[in-house]
Amino acid sequence: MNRRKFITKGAVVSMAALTGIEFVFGNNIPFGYTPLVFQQPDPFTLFNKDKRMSVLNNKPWNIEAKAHLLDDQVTPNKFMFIRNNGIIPEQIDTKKWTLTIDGESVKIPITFSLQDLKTKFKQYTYQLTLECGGNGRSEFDPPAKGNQWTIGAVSCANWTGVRLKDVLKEVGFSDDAVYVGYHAADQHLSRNPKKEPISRGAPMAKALQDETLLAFQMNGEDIPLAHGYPLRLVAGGWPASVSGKWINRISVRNKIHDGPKMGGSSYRVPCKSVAPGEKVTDEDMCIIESMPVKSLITYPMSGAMLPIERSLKIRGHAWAGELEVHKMEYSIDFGSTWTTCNIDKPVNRLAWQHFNANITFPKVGYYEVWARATDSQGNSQPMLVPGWNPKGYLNNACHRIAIKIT
Ligand SMILES: Nc1nc2c(c(=O)[nH]1)N[C@H]1C(S)=C(S)[C@@H](COP(=O)(O)O)O[C@H]1N2
Ligand SMILES: [Mo]
Repeated sequence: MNRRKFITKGAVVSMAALTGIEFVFGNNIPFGYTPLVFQQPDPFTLFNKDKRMSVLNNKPWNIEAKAHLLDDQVTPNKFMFIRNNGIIPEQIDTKKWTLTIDGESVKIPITFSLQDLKTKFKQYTYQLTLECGGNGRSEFDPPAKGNQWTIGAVSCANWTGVRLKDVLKEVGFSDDAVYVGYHAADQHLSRNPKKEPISRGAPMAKALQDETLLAFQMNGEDIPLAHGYPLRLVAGGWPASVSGKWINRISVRNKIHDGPKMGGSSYRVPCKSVAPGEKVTDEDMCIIESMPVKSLITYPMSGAMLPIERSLKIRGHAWAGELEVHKMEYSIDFGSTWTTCNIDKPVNRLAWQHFNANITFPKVGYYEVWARATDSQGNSQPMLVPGWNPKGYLNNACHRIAIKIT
């Protein structure tokens, strides 16, 4: 007998309990079918993202841009990558949201409401570059586990908030303060409330910079939920994992913060370079601080075609962690010779800089345009994938686009 399988009575009852309504004809639901009410909505609608963004993972949500989608000088929400380690918090009540400053180096912890933060401290707006430490991971060989980011895990938005340093000074901290560590409201994938998905931070020197913000606005509006509503730490130029989303506590530590994803191979690279695939012990791993110099050609899109009599206008952005980009060049001969591009000054420290150039091609055929930035200390982007590391961080190889001249 050929019988279709249907879900059990028990499953129908528990579904009804989950949704709060009866599943009429529930016994007819075929085995293996997920009722629409339990299906995840598409992430583009859910997070207001452009449909051309690439979804790398849905548990947790990880979504990246493509180079040509990052053409805006200030990244709008629809093109901003999402990197989550856990489950996005739900049902946020901003009236009840608080931020507590505590830790070994704080005598009397203080708890602020959002209203306190917004009214007691001066507000600042900066454009801040946030790049995931793992951006470019997909190119490492041997491959590194984790989200296979290509080039789209970077953004530069306008962030508005109060300076972390103003809040820390109001609370007061002792001379033995070494590091700040954030704690946030997202849930661990196991849904175990005792486990935090991620709790990272920064040394005091970074925490006390003018541009390190406790932000409540992105691009002039409330921060979108996926990006840390209602309160996020923003520490531009460092791996974006330092910029805790949905934060409700900051601990001023008398030692290097030891929350989840501070140790082992998380956001750490070998202190001295190693051979690809080599095992590295914990003691030989160092925490990533400032991100390396990097750039992206955001116009035209790779694969563009152009008649020989026209010149090609290229443009894009370049950034260099804590440093400034001092030189931008392009090559159309696979890196043999380089020509200088125009590059703007950053609008503020830690904002990406815009470059452009006008390129003419000698004859009809296939070309690649390679872009290379150099920072204020003379470090240039490598032409190929740089130092291998166990988790595939810090790939700042030159970006390249294909061009056909007809
Ligand atoms: N609370 C919390 N903060 C977090 C994360 C997270 O999973 N939970 N991910 C971090 C990582 S690894 C990155 S790259 C950035 C991504 O920020 P975005 O999703 O706003 O682009 O957020 C960081 N802050
Ligand atoms: Mo990240």
